[in-house]
Amino acid sequence: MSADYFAPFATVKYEGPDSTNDLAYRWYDKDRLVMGKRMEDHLRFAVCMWHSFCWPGSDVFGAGTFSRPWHAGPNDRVRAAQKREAALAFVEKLDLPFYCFHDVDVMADAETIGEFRQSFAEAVDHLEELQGKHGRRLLWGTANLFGHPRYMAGAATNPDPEVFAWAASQVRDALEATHRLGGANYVLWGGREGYDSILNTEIGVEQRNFGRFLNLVVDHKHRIGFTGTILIEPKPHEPTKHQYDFDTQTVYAFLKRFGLENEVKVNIEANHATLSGHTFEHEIAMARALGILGSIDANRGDPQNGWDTDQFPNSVEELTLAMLEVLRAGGLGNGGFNFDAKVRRQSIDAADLFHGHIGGVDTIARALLRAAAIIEDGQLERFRVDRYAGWQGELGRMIHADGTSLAQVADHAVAANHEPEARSGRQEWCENLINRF
Ligand code: XLS
Ligand code: NI
Ligand code: NI
Repeated sequence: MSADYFAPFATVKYEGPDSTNDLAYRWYDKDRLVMGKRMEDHLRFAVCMWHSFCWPGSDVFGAGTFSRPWHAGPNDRVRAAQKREAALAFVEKLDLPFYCFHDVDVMADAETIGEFRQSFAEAVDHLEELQGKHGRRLLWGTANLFGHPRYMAGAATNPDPEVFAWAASQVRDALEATHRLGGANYVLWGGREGYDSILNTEIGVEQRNFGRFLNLVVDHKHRIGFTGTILIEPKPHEPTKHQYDFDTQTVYAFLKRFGLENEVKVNIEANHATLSGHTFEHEIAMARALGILGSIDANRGDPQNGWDTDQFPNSVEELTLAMLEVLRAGGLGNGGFNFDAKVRRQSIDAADLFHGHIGGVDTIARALLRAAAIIEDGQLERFRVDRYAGWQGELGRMIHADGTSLAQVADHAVAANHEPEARSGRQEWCENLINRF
């Protein structure tokens, strides 16, 4: 039985930075108070089903390398159940609060739409039982609208409305399941919502359909009384050349266009941020500025590779900058840090799944401690406030006052008749300060 798969492992505990145990947390001390809040409540870690339990270790050049018991043979009812049991047992062994899934991650393979719904419904019944048994919760659910061949030209942006309708069926069921399982959020990653060639693509039609789909999803959320947050996960490309949900700013413009900016937030993934030519912290800062920061998919890319390598985070320095933005935003609310990350193809042992997650958890926990120390120290925050202090003064208020015209603002400069005083941005001072923590 798959429940035995993790039997040789004890529950992972906090043992402090001097521990010699590879299977212990050195920085993640879930009850430790950081800026008045427990670490567990700041971070709300989740394990994802797809990379850690479904993916067999295959790549475009070769077959799966992992031999987990549920990978031996077709994904039928028995194996899907084993996989679910193993996943929830693993999250409990890590002592992390949450998990995340796509519909197809948790269910047995199915052919017709009727079988698909039946198979998913069975999986959801079992998950409800497993959540109770293992004391774990759902951070978010989602529907896989990109894996099946029917979605090769997109789901909501498919030229064929029959495909749109199939997608609606999957999202209805996945949203209702998320609601029933007490999920904190529901995610929409636009898997193939984009295009490869403009020669066969009508962007205007596809955008309108995409907006319609999201409006229908939000409406359904309210109809069923789901109070979690709907999240869009931006990504600039892969699998399509041009993904419509390019980055946070693009998603915000889309939400505005369809009147959904107060309904939907973003799930920011580190590796997607870097693929779009931004930093991870830029995307979080932008979402904070726009009021749409929802949740985080924690991972990292490879600076030399231009694709979504989904590695576990391991740089405290990089994560500190991201965590500063999360703290400035007042935290993630319903969101959390979901490990949308996979161990490498040669990391074939059960222990490797632990090492990947433990490393990610400790990296993020340590970044949280650093970021909190920087904020509590106050020097950087004071410098940032001082830099913009003019906007609290007379001129700043005049510029924003109702009725102020461009001419009035321009006349201020003419009357003052002097060069604004140049002030250093002190980037190196900022960088040195950060490095002291
Ligand atoms: C793929 C995405 C995906 C979403 C969920 O790049 O990160 O895993 O998080 O559909
Ligand atoms: Ni993701
Ligand atoms: Ni991704």
